[in-house]
Amino acid sequence: MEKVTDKQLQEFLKTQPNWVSENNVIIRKVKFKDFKTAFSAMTAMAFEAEALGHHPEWTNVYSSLDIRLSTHDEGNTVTTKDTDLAKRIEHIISVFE
Ligand code: H2B
Repeated sequence: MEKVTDKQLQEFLKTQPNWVSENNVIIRKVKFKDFKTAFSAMTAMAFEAEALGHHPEWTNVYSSLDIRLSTHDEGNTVTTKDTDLAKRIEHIISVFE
């Protein structure tokens, strides 16, 4: 896993416009149709996270999901594991949204 440079982060944000970055964390907020859909999407995301060995910090309230990705093992910075997981999460959102 590699730390993402400022330039790489800007490139990521350009290609993934639903994500924002804030204090070395990348963030995605999404609202699904209902709780069941949100939790189903979270289950799919959990399997991707487990496959990558990289896990989101997230908060679910009913149909809303706030996702925060950073790498604790690298002193809470954004690494390629975060951007890889973010892309997989974005794909899952597009299927469930
Ligand atoms: N997830 C996130 N977001 N950051 C990490 O640094 C991290 C993780 N480390 N999941 C992994 C688990 C590590 O602790 C294990 C041993 O692979």
